[in-house]
Amino acid sequence: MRTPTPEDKFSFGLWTVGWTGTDPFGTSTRPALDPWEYADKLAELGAWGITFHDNDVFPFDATPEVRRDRIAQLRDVADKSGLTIEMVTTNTFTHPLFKDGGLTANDRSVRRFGLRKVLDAVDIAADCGASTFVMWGGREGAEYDSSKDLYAALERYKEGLDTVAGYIKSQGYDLKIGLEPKPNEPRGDIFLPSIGHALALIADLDHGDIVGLNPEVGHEQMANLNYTHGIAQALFSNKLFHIDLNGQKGLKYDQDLVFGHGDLLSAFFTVDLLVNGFPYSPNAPRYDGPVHFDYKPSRTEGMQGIWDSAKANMETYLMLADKARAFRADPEVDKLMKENAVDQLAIPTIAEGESLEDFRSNVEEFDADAAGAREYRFVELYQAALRHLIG
Ligand code: 3MF
Ligand code: MG
Ligand code: MG
Ligand code: MG
Repeated sequence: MRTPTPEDKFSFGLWTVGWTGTDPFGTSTRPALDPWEYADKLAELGAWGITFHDNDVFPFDATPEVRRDRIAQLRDVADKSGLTIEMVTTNTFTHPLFKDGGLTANDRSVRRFGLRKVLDAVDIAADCGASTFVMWGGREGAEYDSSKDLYAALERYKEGLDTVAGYIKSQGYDLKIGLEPKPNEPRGDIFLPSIGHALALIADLDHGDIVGLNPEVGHEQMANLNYTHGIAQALFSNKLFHIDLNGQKGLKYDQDLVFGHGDLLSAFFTVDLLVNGFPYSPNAPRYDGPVHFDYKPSRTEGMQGIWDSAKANMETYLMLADKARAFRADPEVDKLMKENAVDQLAIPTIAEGESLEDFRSNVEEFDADAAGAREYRFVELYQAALRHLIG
């Protein structure tokens, strides 16, 4: 296994390796370090970037001086160890005040506080030279349908996002917003539950041009959706701004396992899309952003386990990238792709210059029964992928 290099653009949230193991049923199983200690160690392991919530670096009630000092100290360590602070985000979920949401709380005074906190974090992001500002609205939602005017909730979500995006533009910050969909947890139902829901709201924004997505593997899988299909659609809309890679085993609580420790075949095709793009659509958008991991070292692990698991994310990604490249370069795979017309889907159904009238009247020879009898060997093609993966 080769060691990760900055060219791999691996990046980690400070809250990932920094998670001390507190869950709804138990207290911490590991001590908390200062954020720069995690950063230093991540650099040593070959990471290129780090990301954080405002309150991963300074406490909720920190004075302006403490905020400034803590951010300066982190930036200093990042500079010295050659780490890029590529993304910054806001914690609008831990403090009890956010129990009914930040941007969509029924209580207007909470919304005014929440929006100011987000704008403050935007300034931090710009100061740190981040390129993405993620917004995960974990508390934007409800347990009870009677508790929300759902139309107003979406209006307030739009108001909040447009305010943040408008502010970024007015300041001339080189920042894009990445919305992070999630179906549930911590709320019973979270607004913007999937990539598709988020894309739809972005299309309704006034400043949607700088708003895109930060989809997380586990979040889509918690909604029983296909992550690779989801990021493909985000790419289709030129909206894949950032990614949260991790592992999830089906429909359960948000597991945040190491990337590949959930659905491995799905992870293989995710990496295939990230490194190979859409092979038969050469002009399609490609993702070239950070390879960001949002996982948690399991509660059973000690300090060694933190670093074992951080390395495991990168190792898995690199192994899958090698295998995905070999898969696409395999002549047998290429033959199967072509025999099964995978390459043909890129050809427009109506020819260029062909009028709708011509299309409907110049009906070519077509044997419906023969088309119905045609066999595809999609199973063999998938098995070829499996051979590359574990053969
Ligand atoms: C929760 C998450 C979040 C987001 C983060 C923004 C705490 O399930 O995934 O992590 O990723 O808030 O990036
Ligand atoms: Mg998550
Ligand atoms: Mg998760
Ligand atoms: Mg996430």
